[in-house]
Amino acid sequence: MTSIDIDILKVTELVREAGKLLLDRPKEVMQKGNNSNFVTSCDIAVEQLLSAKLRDLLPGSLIIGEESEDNPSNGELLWVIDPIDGTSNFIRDMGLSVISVGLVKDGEPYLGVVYQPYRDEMFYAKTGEGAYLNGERIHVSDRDFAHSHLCSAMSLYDKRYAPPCFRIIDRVYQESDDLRRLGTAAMELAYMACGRVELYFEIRIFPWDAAGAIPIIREAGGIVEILYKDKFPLDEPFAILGANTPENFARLKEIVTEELPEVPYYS
Ligand code: LIP
Repeated sequence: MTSIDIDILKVTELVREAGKLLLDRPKEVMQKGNNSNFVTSCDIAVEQLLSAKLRDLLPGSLIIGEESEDNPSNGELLWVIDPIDGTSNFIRDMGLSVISVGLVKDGEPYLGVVYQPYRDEMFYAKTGEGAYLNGERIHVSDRDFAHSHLCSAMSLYDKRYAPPCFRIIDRVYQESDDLRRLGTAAMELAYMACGRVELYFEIRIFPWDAAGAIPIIREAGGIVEILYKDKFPLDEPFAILGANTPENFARLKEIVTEELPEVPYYS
């Protein structure tokens, strides 16, 4: 992948500025889809702020945002924004939400920033230049499967697909150390990059949940794959898995593909 001339620290500055909105702003909550799906006035404010400033930073780039009306998917350079990943945690004042920004270049996540404002933790990576947390290089852990923690979810926004998730979680749980469900995919994926968790599986997430964290995991030495897809999907949900080591990834993939020989909602 050819590199592009963009200072990732400028992206982190913008994301940190947007992070102040999560800490300060009053929360007006609106229902979005099913019972579990919400958007707040803060999601919209963060996305508006980032969309405008990221476009200025990289002239000619396009935006895909979780709360956007129109989602272009055919640009050469696309910012993929989740203004608040962990909206339900945000509404419930759990202090477990992040802003995620990915830059997709020629169809693949190229640069990523995931910011947890409550702990002031800025995760970031640009392809070929390493992964960082608050300026320090990060790396996945070397724990084996038996000592791993899995992060996962159960298709929150379409619960028809929950049963295979529970089967996969049960099987991984029997062989590993423990399980976490933190309610924000982007943060859980960033936690894998810095060695806090080792395994990740989610049956149905959206491009904005993962675009920021994928380059961070890869640059931190981890493995992440979109199940049964060759390219990063920009306009549809997908199943994703990831792990710290090739051995752990292989075992997780074995369990996932046995329980999920196909993804039921893929067309
Ligand atoms: C969601 C997370 C949830 C995860 C979903 C999605 P949202 O993000 O809260 O934990 O399972 O795939 O990432 O809707 O809060 O931005």
